Amino acid sequence: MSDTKARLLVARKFPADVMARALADYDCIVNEADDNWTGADVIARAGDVDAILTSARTKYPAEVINGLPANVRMLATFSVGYEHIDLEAAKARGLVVSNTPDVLTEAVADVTILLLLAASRRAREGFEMLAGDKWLAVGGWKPTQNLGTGAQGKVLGILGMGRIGRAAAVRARAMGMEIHYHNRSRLAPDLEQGAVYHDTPQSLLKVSQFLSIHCESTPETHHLINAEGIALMPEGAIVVNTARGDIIDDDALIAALETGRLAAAGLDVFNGEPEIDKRYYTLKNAFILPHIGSATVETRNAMGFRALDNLDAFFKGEEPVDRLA
Ligand code: 8YV
Repeated sequence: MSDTKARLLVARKFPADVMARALADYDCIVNEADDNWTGADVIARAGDVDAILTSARTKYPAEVINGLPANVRMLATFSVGYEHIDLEAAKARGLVVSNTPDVLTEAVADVTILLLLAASRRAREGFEMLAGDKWLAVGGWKPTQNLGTGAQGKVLGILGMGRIGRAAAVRARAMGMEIHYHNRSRLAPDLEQGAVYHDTPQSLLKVSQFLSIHCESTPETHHLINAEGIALMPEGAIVVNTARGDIIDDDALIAALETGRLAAAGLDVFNGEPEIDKRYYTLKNAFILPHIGSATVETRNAMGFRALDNLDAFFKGEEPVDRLA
């Protein structure tokens, strides 16, 4: 780093160790309130900075990118997902963009299994049964109480076999599941590890007793899991989503959960989060979490350090390792 520190707009309060490094290496303007800045909020504060460290909560469509003052030369997002940034607009404006892949793979794969088991073993109903002595009232344990679906020997369909999909597959294989997947392109055998490739999402849905979503949010994957897709799935299948909410059509999923066409869903991400479809609040076979896939101390620190590594490289005149634009 040069003697004069670059100026950085820090759009959230990131974990303490990340903030300490940012404050040591950059002249920072920090979002002390840690609220969700809009694009306009960022533009209003970016008049004097060289770069922005953002979360995925702020959206950067073309009008925001083009509204950023010319002094802003880099945008580093504290996320692997980058659907909140218009990369074409960034390229056209000469704004360098980076993300934080790799470092959250294992944490998100862990939450995938948490959701898969919680949904299939009816953890929400079990948990709620204990409150207010309801379990006591029904006489406690029964041979047929709260029976779920076993994972052993079942087909897990993985939609999007990138880093996180493959890490989820490793865990599911250890549980005795048979892995099938769809991906834009077929993986090499060393990455496939015996998983069965399907060249269309529809072909995968037909065999998926469990389905775990790991693809990116793009116009092509928007509402990919809709009424037609669900109709292809085996009766009583289970859907898990740790990727992005908009890949699922909530109306279709909720209808299938209400009728039992799908046995359960485990969801960490939602359309329009944090203002999610309120029907999920009371749907007993939906096990829901507030987007905690990457929420471990180790992972959030690693994400912050990775974002700062990219910024450091840029200001040293090097290529940021995770450059997207
Ligand atoms: C983050 C994520 O929690 O990295 C991603 O793409 O979805 C999560 O790990 C969130 O996006 C924070 O910016």
